[in-house]
Amino acid sequence: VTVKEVPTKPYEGQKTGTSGLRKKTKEFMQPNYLANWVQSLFAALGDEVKGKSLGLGGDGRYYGKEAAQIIIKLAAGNGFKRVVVGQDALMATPAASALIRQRKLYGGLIMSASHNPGGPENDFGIKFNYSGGEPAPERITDKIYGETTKVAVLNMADIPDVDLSKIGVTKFGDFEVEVVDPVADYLVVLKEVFDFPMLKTFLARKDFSLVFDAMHAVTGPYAKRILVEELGAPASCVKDGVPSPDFNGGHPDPNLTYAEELVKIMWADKAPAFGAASDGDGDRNMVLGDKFFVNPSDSVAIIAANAQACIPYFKQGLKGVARSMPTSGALDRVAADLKLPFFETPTGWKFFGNLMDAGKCSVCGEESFGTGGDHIREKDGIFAVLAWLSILAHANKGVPDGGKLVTVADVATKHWQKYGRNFFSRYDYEECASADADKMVAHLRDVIAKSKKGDKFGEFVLEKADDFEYVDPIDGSKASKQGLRFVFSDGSRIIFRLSGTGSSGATVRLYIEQYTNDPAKLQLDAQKALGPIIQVALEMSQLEKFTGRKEPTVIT
Ligand code: VG1
Ligand code: CO
Repeated sequence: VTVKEVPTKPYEGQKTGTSGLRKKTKEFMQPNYLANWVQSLFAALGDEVKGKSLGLGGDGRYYGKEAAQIIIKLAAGNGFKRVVVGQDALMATPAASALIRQRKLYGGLIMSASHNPGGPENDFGIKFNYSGGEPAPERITDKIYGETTKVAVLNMADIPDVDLSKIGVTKFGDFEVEVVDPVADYLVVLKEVFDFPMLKTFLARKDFSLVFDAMHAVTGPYAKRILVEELGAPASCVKDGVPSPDFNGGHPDPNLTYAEELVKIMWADKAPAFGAASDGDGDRNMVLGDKFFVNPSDSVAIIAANAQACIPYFKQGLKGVARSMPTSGALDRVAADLKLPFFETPTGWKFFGNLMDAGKCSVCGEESFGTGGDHIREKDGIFAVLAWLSILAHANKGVPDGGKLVTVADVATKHWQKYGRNFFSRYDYEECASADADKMVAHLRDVIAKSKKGDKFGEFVLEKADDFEYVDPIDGSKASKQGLRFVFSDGSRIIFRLSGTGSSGATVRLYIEQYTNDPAKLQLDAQKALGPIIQVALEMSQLEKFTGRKEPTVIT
């Protein structure tokens, strides 16, 4: 192919956050904005990319199709020999990870701003995943940023746009584009993990029903194929299953606030037995039972505790488990009980990959509705759904259809009875002024500096306070300033972090955790149980004074 050298000038601020580059769609649509970042990525990767194959897809949001054409031309212009792209430029994040691994691609680009709203007035994003299917580590993302500050030339192949609506191969000299079914490779992987025939039998029970809310985002086609076509669930179980460029004006974030339509269904008089929702790009999940919310920190613990017995891929037992620092300690208790290696990482999926590659982690999760296994290197919403269905199927093996179905709430309650319960809640204060949030963080650093073991905060006695730092046990790389943490003598925790996935302003996240093994308290409402410690957190941070916010925008 002929390559044109297109002159360009750097844009400021093309720095990747917790998960790729996320900005307002309009920023991305400025001339060469996306191309600059992609060119910088290829420059950061260097000669390595020559002759390699690149995966490509996205969550279907506005600008994705145009972005795909730009990326294909840049890939060809920078020496890739092949791009494997999802039909209509669609590919869920976990499916992209699976595609890279299944087809041994060099890496892949995912066009998504995940749970952030889409459309011309909202967000777009892009991120790079490496050959193991894992999000690029910080040493690469830092390098990309360095390149964005000096990019001067775009290497663009002089080829026409490719028809992404038809599956098949298009050749341009020694470069080719293969359009693939975005579900196929992922489905192959899922079938290696789960017992599909067993799940199908379970879903056929007349006393079981489920609803999956794709939130007008990318998982619609996946849920239809997997839950309906493969596992025999009725087509009506998939809610809002057609991907829309602006998610139908919604906020595709599967939590109790933004997935309110599903919440209504699950809290109705006659609710289905199981409900789940996924985010924009299909890596997050929310699991609900009939009038029951499974906290994501509990979800990963429950999946880990049951994996060996219920999921064929884990039948040899788990190699280890991991959670992000703000995620509750429910998983720690399972690890201790099963004598598993356990790791506490900073927020963001990129830190789990090394552990998995080194064979030290089989199941991991984040409090932010992220759950996954080492079958791929991204969090995986459908995996979590199938894991829960496997646990329910197993628990109901001896229960005749129409008998007393073991429910989601029963599974969670049984878990708490054995391990105790880590009450957990997260308060998000979205779109605060950045300067205000920074002042609050500075104030908290000051509190940390001045406090010592034994200090009292309300009823709570301080054990330690610090700014979380992580040294990767595999490669020794260090990540600092990963969250301000107050740990108390009874194991309760208060954590503050600023979000790294927003596209404007600052989102303050406050994470609160408190443990109980008092049988009388296990069923308490989390907000009630955590009331006193939340007050302590609000007072010590002076959050209202700094941000002007009386209430959080989202409570989990
Ligand atoms: C948030 C979550 C984090 C998650 C990240 C990406 O990051 O807290 O746990 O890994 O989003 O998820 P932050 O920096 O905003 O707190 V996704 O589904 O947006 O790729
Ligand atoms: Co996501």
